[in-house]
Amino acid sequence: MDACASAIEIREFYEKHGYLFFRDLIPRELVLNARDEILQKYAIIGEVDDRQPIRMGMALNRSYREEVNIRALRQSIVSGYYYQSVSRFSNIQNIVSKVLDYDAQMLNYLWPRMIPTGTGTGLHQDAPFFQIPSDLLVSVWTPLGDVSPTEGALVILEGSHKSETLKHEYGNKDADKEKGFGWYNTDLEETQRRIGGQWLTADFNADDVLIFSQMTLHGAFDNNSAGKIRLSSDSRFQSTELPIDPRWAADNATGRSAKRVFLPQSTCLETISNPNLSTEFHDIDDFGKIDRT
Ligand SMILES: O=C(O)CCC(=O)C(=O)O
Repeated sequence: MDACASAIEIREFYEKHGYLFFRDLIPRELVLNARDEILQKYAIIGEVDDRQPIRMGMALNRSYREEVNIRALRQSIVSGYYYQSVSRFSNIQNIVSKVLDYDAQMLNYLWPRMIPTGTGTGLHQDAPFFQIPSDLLVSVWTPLGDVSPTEGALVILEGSHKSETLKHEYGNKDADKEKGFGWYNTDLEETQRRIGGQWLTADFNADDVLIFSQMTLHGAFDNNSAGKIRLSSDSRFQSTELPIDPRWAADNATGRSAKRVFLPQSTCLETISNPNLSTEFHDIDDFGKIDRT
């Protein structure tokens, strides 16, 4: 899609397909600076190899995260100058404003994702996690580096935002009220047979942006690279007309729980495929240390 398209064209495409995809939307060097900034912090906890250019994002099979305050680490990552500049880049906000037909504002809470080899993200819609009317909230996926399908690119099921089956089985649920709420499915073919539509992905570049609706089914391929971390970011935007939920809006917004920190692990220390989000969220104690009790 062309970033200069009119608001009507943008909205029509989004409403029909459930997503928008833009090439060259953010200056590539800005995105790569954000990549370096985040990877440096992962090098501090031993998970990224800084004996070679940090930008390569090569994982080390070690981690000191059990020893540090990961609440403070996360805060340092999400408040980084370049990461904030990418997330708040005006082109994104302008397009989302066209989608929503109102001025858009980004939720302060951000989801930087360091995905190690062997891990992906199961298929899900975002709506159950927010409980904000799905036409007033938009998800944005930004690769922080080039990401091919083999390296864990995002996949979306075109048109799935209109599926009544999906809404009934997943999208209309409240993740906080359902016990053990997880992915909708992890099998692309089975899901496609059930819901219909076309799976879409791309060779993403470090200046691309994918925007999609709360009801669009999506996930990410396993990272099958030879040790390269897949780095990307999820952000969300809503209309400025809508009161903002403090869990997502405050400067130190904590997301769904102050006792759980979203800080995906960039090294695959166990052979797991992240079935219950255990590599993404950590329970913490008062001092920000991982609480395993
Ligand atoms: O990057 C991923 O692995 C998943 C991203 C996602 O689920 C989202 O942006 O909502």
